[in-house]
Amino acid sequence: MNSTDPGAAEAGRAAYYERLQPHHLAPLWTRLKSLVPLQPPPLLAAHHWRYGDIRPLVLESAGQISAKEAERRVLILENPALAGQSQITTSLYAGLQLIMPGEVAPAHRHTQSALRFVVEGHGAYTAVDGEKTIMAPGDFVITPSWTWHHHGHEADGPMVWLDGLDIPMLAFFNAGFRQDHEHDEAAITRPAGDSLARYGSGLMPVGHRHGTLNSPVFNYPYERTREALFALARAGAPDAHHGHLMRYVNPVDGGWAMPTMATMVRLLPAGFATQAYRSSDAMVFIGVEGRGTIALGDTRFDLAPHDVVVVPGWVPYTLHAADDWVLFGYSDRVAQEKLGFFREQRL
Ligand code: GTQ
Repeated sequence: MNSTDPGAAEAGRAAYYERLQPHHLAPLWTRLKSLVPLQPPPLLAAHHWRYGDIRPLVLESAGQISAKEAERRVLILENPALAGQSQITTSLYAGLQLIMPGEVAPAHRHTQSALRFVVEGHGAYTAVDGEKTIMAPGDFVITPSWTWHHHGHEADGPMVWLDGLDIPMLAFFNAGFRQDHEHDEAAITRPAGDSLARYGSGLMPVGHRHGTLNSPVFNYPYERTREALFALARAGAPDAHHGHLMRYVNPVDGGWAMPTMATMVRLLPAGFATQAYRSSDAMVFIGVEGRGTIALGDTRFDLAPHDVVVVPGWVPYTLHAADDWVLFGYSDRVAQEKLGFFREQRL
């Protein structure tokens, strides 16, 4: 059917495409370049949530609903380019969870994994798989897939933490399962601090056999993290693109602490500015202490402690520390690495 009239050829194709539709067929050649793009298209917005602006709204939620009724009293941080989709990136979720003294967020489990990064308050605990851990600001806490967990608060004042979950990733696979516990609080079977003593002190029980998908350490206390970061800064120069960047590690196999979410923390000494860097994982950052700037193109985000910023993947960014600046971050890098397509570029 080699028509020499381009108009007739076009009409012939259009008619052909229409005849494909009832058979649920589609021509690849009209879509190939968007299906297999030269580089990731800009699906995400870069965005800055100032904790000072949103904190009153987070605290106000306590007057709107109890932790028990809400099950999890959380304000979701939605990427402005993905409004209504409960996503901060195409693969990850973020939210700020509030618990008040005397409350319990009831026990459940789900196939989605969660990380907690503690923002403010003291004395609240999370219980994971039979062990409680009291949380303090800057602590990084893991809730592995399909482990029973509940949260409670037996001290004073509001407690807020950042929740990071792989909810969109599980939704992509359509592999989400949940189960509610018959009691608000799941049984506590081990003393607080047990995991850290067994696995988080450079020691491990001899003969220990453990699946290595998640670290057996489920609270990485900020006290220790901070000590390590500042010791590194005293010992040598920061990496030109990253500063003193560390990842949370699974002590069993040396891999990332969690299978779907990569978690990292860095210290940038006061005045230090990084060279531009980009990677194929979108990053969620939260300021821990000190102030600094994240710059992407013409956009500059001046971060105060507890501010959250999302940086889309493959967009070059620089970091500039005003003070000694500690920054926590998480992304889907670990999943991209395992699946073999993670990319990064130092510019
Ligand atoms: O703490 O279990 O932000 O199940 C979203 C879903 C927190 C949790 C969230 C959850 C949780």
